Amino acid sequence: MGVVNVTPDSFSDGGRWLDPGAAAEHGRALVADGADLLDIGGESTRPGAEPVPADEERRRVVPVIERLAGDAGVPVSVDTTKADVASAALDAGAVVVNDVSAGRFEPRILDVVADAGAGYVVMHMLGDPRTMQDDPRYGDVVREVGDFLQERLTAARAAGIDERALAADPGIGFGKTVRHNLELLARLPELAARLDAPVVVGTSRKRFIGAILGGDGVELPVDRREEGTLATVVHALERGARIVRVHDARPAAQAVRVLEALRTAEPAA
Ligand code: HH2
Repeated sequence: MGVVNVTPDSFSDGGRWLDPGAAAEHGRALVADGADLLDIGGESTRPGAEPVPADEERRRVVPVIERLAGDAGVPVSVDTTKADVASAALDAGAVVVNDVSAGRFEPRILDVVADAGAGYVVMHMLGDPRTMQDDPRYGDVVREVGDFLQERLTAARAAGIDERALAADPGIGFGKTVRHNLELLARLPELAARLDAPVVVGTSRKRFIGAILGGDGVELPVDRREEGTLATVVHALERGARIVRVHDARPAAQAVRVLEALRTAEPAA
């Protein structure tokens, strides 16, 4: 899943693809690099981000989706928590809604997705982006994130979303310390085994990678986290993730192809 952020303030690429033509061109470049799905977002969810009004978010994403849907050669998803934005995006040709609130912010989004027969990604986040990094705590992070995702998948099914249209994401960096993120990734097989849905993982360029690779309390900057990201991509794909959400599609797509070649070379059990 290649990321196209049509925002002024996203943590890794804010402001780069604000023009719809430039954003669409970036989407096509991600596909040329091997992305199988494009995720278009008009609101940053980085820690501390302020919400964007629905009208503004729609104004950002719809022209980009119109340019890419049906033309980019891959399905398009919209990264939104808002029912009206999801509706406009689906009308414009998106076929998946990637909802980092898992329907908690605007429950009506579940009906919008169900009515359109679209795909739906539920993600775990502790609270909301403004406060999620204020001292996040869990008893057992894997169990609690798994409980939450199961509950939200059940809510999505109850709203009429097709079983085969669902995917679940532990929400790396969304109300989690470095330790929580590492534990979720290390115990991904346990989480994946619990969920009756394909698992999505989004680690791309996130802060925990900068923290691991930095030194003396200084994080490695966002633009130098690609190699660390690739390690997490390979790790996640080897441990049950079916979709990885990345800003740079080429290394991830090449890793997928090499992993597939290795899998077919494995002796049968
Ligand atoms: N991460 C971000 C946004 N959306 N969706 C899913 N399903 N999983 C994720 O891990 C995820 C997500 C944050 O990354 P980005 O979109 O690059 O940043 P920003 O929120 O600042 O736009």
